[in-house]
Amino acid sequence: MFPFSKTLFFLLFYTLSIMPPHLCQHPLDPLTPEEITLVQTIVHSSYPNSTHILTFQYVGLEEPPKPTVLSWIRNPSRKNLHRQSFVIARIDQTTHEIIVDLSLRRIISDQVYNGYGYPLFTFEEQIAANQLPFQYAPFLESINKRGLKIEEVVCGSFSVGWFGEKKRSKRIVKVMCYYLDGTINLYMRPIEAISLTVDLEDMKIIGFKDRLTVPVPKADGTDFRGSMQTPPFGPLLKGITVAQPHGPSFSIDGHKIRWANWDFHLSFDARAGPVISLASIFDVEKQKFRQVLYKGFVSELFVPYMDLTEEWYYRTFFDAGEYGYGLSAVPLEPLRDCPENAYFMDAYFASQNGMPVQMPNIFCIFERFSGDIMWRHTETLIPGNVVREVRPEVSLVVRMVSTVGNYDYINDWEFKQSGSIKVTVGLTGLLEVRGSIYTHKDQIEEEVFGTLLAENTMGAHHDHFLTYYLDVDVDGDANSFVKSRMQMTPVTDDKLPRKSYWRVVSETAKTESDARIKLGLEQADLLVVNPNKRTHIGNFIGYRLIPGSTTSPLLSHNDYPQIRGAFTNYNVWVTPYNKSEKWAGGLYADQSRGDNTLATWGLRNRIIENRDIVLWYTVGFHHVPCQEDFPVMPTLSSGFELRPTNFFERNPVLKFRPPQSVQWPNCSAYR
Ligand SMILES: *[C@@H]1O[C@H](CO)[C@@H](O)[C@H](O)[C@H]1NC(C)=O
Ligand SMILES: *[C@@H]1O[C@H](CO)[C@@H](O)[C@H](O)[C@H]1NC(C)=O
Ligand SMILES: *[C@@H]1O[C@H](CO)[C@@H](O)[C@H](O)[C@H]1NC(C)=O
Ligand SMILES: [Cu+2]
Repeated sequence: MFPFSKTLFFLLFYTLSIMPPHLCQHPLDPLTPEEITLVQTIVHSSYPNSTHILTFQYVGLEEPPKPTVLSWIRNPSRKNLHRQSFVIARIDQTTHEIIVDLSLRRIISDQVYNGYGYPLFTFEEQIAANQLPFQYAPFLESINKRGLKIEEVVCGSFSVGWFGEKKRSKRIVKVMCYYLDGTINLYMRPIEAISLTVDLEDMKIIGFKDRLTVPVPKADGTDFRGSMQTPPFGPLLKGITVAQPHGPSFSIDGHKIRWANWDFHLSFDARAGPVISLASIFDVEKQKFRQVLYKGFVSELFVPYMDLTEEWYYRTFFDAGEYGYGLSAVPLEPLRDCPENAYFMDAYFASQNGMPVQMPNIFCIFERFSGDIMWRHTETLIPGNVVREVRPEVSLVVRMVSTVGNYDYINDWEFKQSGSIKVTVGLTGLLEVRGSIYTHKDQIEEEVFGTLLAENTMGAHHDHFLTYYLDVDVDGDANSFVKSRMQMTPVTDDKLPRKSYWRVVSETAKTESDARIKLGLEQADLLVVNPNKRTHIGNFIGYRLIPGSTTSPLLSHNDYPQIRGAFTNYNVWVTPYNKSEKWAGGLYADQSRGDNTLATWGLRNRIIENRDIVLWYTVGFHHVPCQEDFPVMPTLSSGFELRPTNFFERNPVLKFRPPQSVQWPNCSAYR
């Protein structure tokens, strides 16, 4: 949930490297470092830092309107569109929404936001908050009282949520501290029962409480570094690699990626991380590209913990809206995070003072060949003629890893030649654990809100809900959402041998309320169709959402975290496209009150039939920690697939040939 030294690592070790400006800038390209600097200069010229206290909480691209982008795409030879930036700044303790036109070199809109909720935290204010306890006498005394060494203490900042307070709170965070002393895995060594509250504007401690003494779990067995492990070791595999001696089959032009039959744009946003835009697929029969997805990204990531104790109850994080899913991205390690054949891409964000900061190797793009089969058949019925046809699966993966404090989220967007877009999120990294008096399960007779993972180490129950924004444009932007239920139908005709069968009952959603779906209750195909286009034989052209997770929240609807996170009440929502409805948990997630979320927009119950619609899908995990998650958790994955459904006239990869064979010098797979 919070960055420690990673922040410093970006800020100190990656100085800005100026790249040559793109000759032909795509309207959806992320802001370049030069543009970020220009934003800073323009905002400072209106709010000189000699007379104003100004911090940049978010700086991103203000996209041109969708029709403008689409017409630019159709006629890209036209001159570049105006580049604009959307800025959320805190200026003299108020939140401003500023739109800077970089082409006109001036602010074109500047509005003060007076509603509930606050913008993303900056790295710098978290670092400053994390340092405060070290100058705070009562805290030093608490550390001393526990017999701990202050130089082994590390602290992190936690968002505080909202619990029904009527009065608006200031921008505050809770600071929690951890202990190293013999391990690098500080998350397994919480210094429990100390609460520190920090006012981020005044940057000072405004609350302190030391409740009781719970032991700090021991360091033994917590370190996850390979160099710190002692025998016995696990099995050692023989070398394994992926080789593309003739280079990759994709091409990258700025942020545009072409591979096999796919064409899309990949951008970076500090809040959302990877943003896939304008994904279209080449139809070999029609000899043209056809639209699939105008935009897709992680809109919010809601992580409520189920521990009611004083130092834990408020832990109900909105990782994208509070910490920045993109800001929390970490450099990918070649050959470990991504295979040999990966291409790496950098990203930039604006620091608190508006300066561009380079984040190296934030995305990797690679072709995946993992031995899977794209399609096959062996025909054995024909006497004397066994026919076998197999096509190996090769797909293209775009990866980013976001390390939001303790957790690592591996985000994959995988494009398949068959037309599927498969989205996966892998959870790994470290649990948030509570220090505990218990050393054995048999001692526990009270509610402990978790699983005992090691002596004095309680892994707290929690959820992860990732809500994806999917502006699907199936062969054009006017689409409808169709729920095709598979309905058991009794057979009453005695003359028939069967008593039942299932049939498909399709319902087109007219308004938003028709398309709110809790998965797992009924069997249905969820389709986005283009009601204006049909295949030759008359089926509506469509794409299907294949959910990989049907998890839904268990908190009561009147519980404050769930009021804020009400966009998870349904796994699926469909809204009419609206440029300003991007963030499922609201534009201001920190201390939000749930008054401007996907759940409230939908109350208008707008028409969604034959409209430009956005599909929202939530991938959820209820996480009951287990001992295997200690001291570092093996990846747990889930996701979903968008799969063509009567989009093509027939199997689109029927005529796709297997990749060229690779000649290895003097070696053979069979020995
Ligand atoms: C004011 O902003 C400029 C950049 O526009 C920067 O160089 C300078 O250090 C800033 N001064 C303070 C006091 O932050
Ligand atoms: C777009 O969404 C915002 C926020 O929900 C709303 O205020 C605005 O009225 C919407 N615009 C249209 C045209 O529906
Ligand atoms: C490969 O095999 C050929 C013939 O067996 C031999 O002449 C050559 O040196 C080998 N090359 C390598 C790299 O081992
Ligand atoms: Cu978890």
